[in-house]
Formats: sequence, structure tokens, C-alpha cells
Amino acid sequence: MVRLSSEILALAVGLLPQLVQGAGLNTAAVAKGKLYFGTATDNPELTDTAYVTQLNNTDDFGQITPGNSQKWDTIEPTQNTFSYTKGDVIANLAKANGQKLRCHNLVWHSQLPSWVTSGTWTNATLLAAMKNHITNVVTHYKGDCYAWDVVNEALNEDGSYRESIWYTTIGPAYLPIAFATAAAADPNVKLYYNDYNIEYSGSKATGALNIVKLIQSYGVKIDGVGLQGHFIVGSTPSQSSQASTMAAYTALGVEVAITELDIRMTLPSTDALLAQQKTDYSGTVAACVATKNCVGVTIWDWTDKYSWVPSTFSGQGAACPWDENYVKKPAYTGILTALGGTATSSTTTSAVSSTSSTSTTTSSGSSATGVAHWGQCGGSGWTGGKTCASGYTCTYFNDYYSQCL
Ligand code: 9MR
Repeated sequence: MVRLSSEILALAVGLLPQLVQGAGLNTAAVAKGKLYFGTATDNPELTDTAYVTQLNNTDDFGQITPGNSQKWDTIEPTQNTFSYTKGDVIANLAKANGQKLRCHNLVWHSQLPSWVTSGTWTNATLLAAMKNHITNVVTHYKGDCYAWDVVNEALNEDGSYRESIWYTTIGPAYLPIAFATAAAADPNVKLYYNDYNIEYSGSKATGALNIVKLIQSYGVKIDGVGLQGHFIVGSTPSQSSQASTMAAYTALGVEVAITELDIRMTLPSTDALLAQQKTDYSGTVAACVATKNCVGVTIWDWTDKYSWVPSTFSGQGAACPWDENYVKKPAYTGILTALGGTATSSTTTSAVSSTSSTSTTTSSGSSATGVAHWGQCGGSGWTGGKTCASGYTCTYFNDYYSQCL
């Protein structure tokens, strides 16, 4: 393998568009001008070393979101007693890897401890408890988070407010008050409203637009709208529908991000379903790529092994870009292609596969002839092809990436 000198690396700035070809999802996203491509994770999975190896792969993941460990029931299980241990594990992992952290979430109707759901509240006492929670948690993670999902899933499907304890006790003012409280605790963190089924036009998206306007009408800062993106294979909104909905939000002066992307199917998975899933992932990511103020995409965990889907939707699953054996599915190539990268071996066994899955290659890369020009041939965790096709040399670029040049 050849090592690039610093002079050649400097010259390589002009080569960057080519250098991303064959690179991972985050590398390709950043080359497209996005801030990150990321994934959710959760504390129980962190005992799985093969899982953690891929989670740490910053070529694919430049951002992580704690799936559960910053939620109210974990952090403040009894009133005014804060427990940050689990959330800190993930925040520290992100820090150690140099990954951005999306912090999730502050005010939600779900995963609340019983002292909140069964308490006897007045407007004033519940507001005080909400503000106390937000102030403590945002202050604890000050400087760690790229963004906070300040309010999560406040809307019904028809765009009206969900009858949560927050809404029924405080009224819609709980939203701007939550955002104002978060802004006071950390003026630099991005403050998001986050919801599902607001990725396409309709009553619920109109409700989300109205939430942005409501918060702004109070003179309070809101920086972004998180489009969760929990989709179904074959029923995923089109790229143009998603892009035009993103444009409606960004027209209000906020950024957007796809925050919890996964695309489930009715099991068993078939080649046809996997092909449609690839198309659906690709179109969704392409909508973000096409939207200047869409800052990044987060998948709601990267492997089917730890997806939330099967336990929630009976008979459904296979929603992630990697299967339960950590093998990349066609969806991975769909995402990479949407991000402007070129897959060298689209369904190649992942770097961390713990099973003896077979490796297959696509026409854009061939194990028989070596890795094609511009393809990845090395880097931390890389177990794909390491020998370049005739005429090309595997060239060290950084610890995470070597390329056939
Ligand atoms: O992934 C989370 C799962 O482990 C929890 O059991 C579930 C409980 O509601 O929450 C999941 O994450 C949700 C996220 O916090 C908000 N949007 C929907 C996600 C999937 O349910």
C-alpha cells in the first residue's frame, strides 16, 4: 500500500469528489455538503463488540442519537433526581469517536415516569416541573449536543394537538415555553421539533408548520424540524414529495434533518422487497441531498438485529440497511448512491459480520478482478477487497480510508 505525502494530500483537495467514491455513508454525505450521516444506538447493544466496531466506523456514521437513554423516564425517574449514567455512556462514545450527537428528547407524551403521568398537576406546577427537567438536562449536556429534540410528537394525525399531559394541563404554550427554556440553558445548541408522518404534505405537516410559526410568534428560537422517516417499503413518500415538504419548512427559516429513518416490510424479506427498499431509502436520502438546509440523515439503528420495528409491528421488520447478521443490504447501496458515492461491492459482508455470510459483488466492483478505480481498499474495520484492479494502487488516505488510485 502506498502512503500519500502531506503535499499530495494537499493536492488531493481537488480530487475530493472522486475520493468519496466507494467511501462510506458519512464520508459521502459530508462530501455532498451535509453535516453528517448517522445512526441511533442504545445502551444494551453496546455489550456487542462486533456491533460497536461498526458503530464506531466514522466512515459510515458521523453522528449518533441515543435511542432511549436521554428520555425522561431514564433521566428523571423520580422528581428532581437526575440520572445521567446511561446517556453519558453514549455521549462519551460520540465524543471519543468524534461523532456529532443528536440529543433526544426533552418533552414527549411517551416514556414518562409515573410521577409525571399520575401526578396531580396545575398549569403552574407542571410548567415548573417541565422547566426544571429541561434546564437540568440541557445544562448537563451543554456543549455535547449538535441538536436537541425539544418537543417530540406533539401532533395527532389530523394535525391537531395530541392530548398529552402537557397539552391538556398547559395548553399549546407548553411548546414555546419548552423551547425558550432550552435556549436559555444552552444558547448554542440547535432546537428541533421532531415528529413522524410530517415528511409529506397533509394535515399533520401543516400542523408541524404551525408549530414552527407558533414558537416563532412567541419570539422564541426554533432551529429545525426533525422528519423521523419511519416508512414502509413500497409506501414511502416520493423523493419530490419529501423535498417539497422540506422546502415548506425551510421557507420558515429553519433547517430540517431526517432523524429516525427506517423502512420496514412485511416479513419474510424477499429480493423484490429488498430492491424496493433500496429505491425507497435512495429517494428519501436524495430528498435531503437536494435540500440545501437538510443537514443530515440519521437511521434508527443500522442493523435489523436491534431495530425497534418487530416488537412494535407484528410480522414486520427488516427495516435497516444492514441485516441482523451485519451484512449490508441493497438499501446500503441505495443510500450511498443517493449521497453521490459509488458502491464497489454493494452487498459485501460487513466489516463486523459475526457470521459466515457469503459476500457478493455488483457490476461496479469485482472480487475476481480486484477493487475498481476509486473504490475503497482499506481502512479501519474494512474487510472488503484490498487488492486493486490492474493498473491501480491501494493508496492510504487516512486511518479509515484507503482507495484504489
Ligand atoms: O427506539 C425506541 C425503542 O427502543 C423504544 O422502545 C420506543 C418506545 O416508545 O421508542 C423508540 O424510539 C422512538 C423515538 O424515541 C421517537 N420516535 C419513534 C421511535 C420508535 O418508536
